[in-house]
Amino acid sequence: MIRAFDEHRIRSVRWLDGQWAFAADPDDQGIRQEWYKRFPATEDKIYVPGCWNNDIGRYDYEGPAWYRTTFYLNEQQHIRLIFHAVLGYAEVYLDGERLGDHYGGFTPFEYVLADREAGLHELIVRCDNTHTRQTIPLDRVDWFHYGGIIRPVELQTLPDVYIERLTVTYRLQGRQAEVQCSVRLSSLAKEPREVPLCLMADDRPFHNETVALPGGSVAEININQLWDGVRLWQVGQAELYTITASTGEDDRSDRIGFRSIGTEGGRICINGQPVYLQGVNRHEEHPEWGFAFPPKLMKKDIDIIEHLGCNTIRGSHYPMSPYWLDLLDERGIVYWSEIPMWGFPKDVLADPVVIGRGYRMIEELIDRDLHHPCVVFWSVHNEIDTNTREGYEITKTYVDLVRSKDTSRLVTCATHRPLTDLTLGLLDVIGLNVYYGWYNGKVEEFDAFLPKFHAYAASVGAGDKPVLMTEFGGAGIFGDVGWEEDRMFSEDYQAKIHAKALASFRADPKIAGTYIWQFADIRSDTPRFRDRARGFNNKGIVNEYRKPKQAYRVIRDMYRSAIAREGEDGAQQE
Ligand code: ADA
Repeated sequence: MIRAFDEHRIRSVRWLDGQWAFAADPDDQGIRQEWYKRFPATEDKIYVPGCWNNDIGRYDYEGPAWYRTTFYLNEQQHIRLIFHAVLGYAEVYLDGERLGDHYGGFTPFEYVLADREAGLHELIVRCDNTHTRQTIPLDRVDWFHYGGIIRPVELQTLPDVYIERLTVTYRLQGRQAEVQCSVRLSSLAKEPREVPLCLMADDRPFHNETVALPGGSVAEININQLWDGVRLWQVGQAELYTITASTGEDDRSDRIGFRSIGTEGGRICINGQPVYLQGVNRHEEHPEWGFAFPPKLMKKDIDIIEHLGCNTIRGSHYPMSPYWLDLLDERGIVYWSEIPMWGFPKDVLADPVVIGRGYRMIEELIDRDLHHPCVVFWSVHNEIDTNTREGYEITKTYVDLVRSKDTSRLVTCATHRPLTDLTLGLLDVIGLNVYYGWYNGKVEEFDAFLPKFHAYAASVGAGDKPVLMTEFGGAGIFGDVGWEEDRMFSEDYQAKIHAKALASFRADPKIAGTYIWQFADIRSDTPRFRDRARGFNNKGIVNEYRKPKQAYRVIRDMYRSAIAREGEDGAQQE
């Protein structure tokens, strides 16, 4: 299950999840020995979706590995194979034939194969989570380089004419929406075909037509309509519409929400209303599951985060499961989405391989998530050398790409070079990662830093842009409490950093919102980050099993009393 609703009611869908044969290939022999033609006899099995690094004996294995399963077709059929996420680099072989490859661990890729014979089929996947100076993320990154097929593998059977794509965009004026639907129909038949196409919103038809397709062709159908009185998706109060395209023999649904996004007076505005954002950074990671985070626990993460008083979450630092985004859509939570370009130094930012990989990741991310109303920010990177020409160039390329694909949202990035950043003018919103009280100085220094930053932003022509504190905090080892002394790694000191930092940000009218670093403790990369006690980044306000630390309760009180104050102010104005 990768979505919180049915994408297909008519099209037949199977999940190839479960036990697959598995072999790690540390010497990379597989390709040479053509393993894909006959997978080596192995007793080793692995669960898909999953990460191999949560299994005993494979704790830190990084490198190539092979997966094998079989599936049965009871008659000759057209099939669509979707890999929802395979970490790193993936190559796919079906019945000994190489179907293709994909780079980028967190976005889906697929193969449509016409007329596959009845009988048993063998599917082999080689995946490689080796990290280098050309991978995204890089070889050095402050989370763990898990490996594996982390999200479901889906097998669909397709009719001769199938719905390849359904795209819905809109322009909103008050509660009137100018809706543009585009449906791509694709024919796998040799003969011409005619199909009835019906478009529905929440099962109510709003457009019907018959489409004629020559054999083997593709048809793009565009429909524009004005919808009056649409229900608006609001923060904390979600309204969703399920849009379905159906031909009777095939169907495809997705969910949208109507809302407008903008900025005004240094604030983020949703439907024209300024919203102060209170949030956390969340990794989609769990000690037993790695990045193959189970849907049931996603709901629990959101419950805990909502209980904290949040109306926003930053998806640090990579595209998260579509199921997670569906839940955010349903709860009316604002989401910051980003690709795993983390901590890139200047020398790699000019590498065309790196630039191209990041470019494709952004394209795939936007294509996948375009419909989610929760997505408000597209972030193009985190803590790269934005104080250099190389950093500026790549940011410009990526910002232009985002704007060429989607003008309805805000483009941003998170910088750790607040006073020397060259890219601020390129962005709609500025994200700042600053660690007073932890890496630098005392937490009280935020009070002097903030005006300095605003002066710098104004001097580079970016003084009117909303500023979000995208990271701040410190580590607290779960259970290590003292007597409120300023002792690093204690829960007390961690709580103190957050209390003071949040008070400083709230007092600054130019700060539009805050994202605590971070929601839960995560496994880090210990050889490269030697100060990460237990092998974890311990800056979570809950531990890796989601047990609250003192900071959680302090932040909850502050976030919730801010909501209560805003509620009272709102009531008085009415
Ligand atoms: C950075 C980075 C985070 C994390 C954090 C920390 O700002 O963006 O991923 O590594 O620092 O804990 O130091």
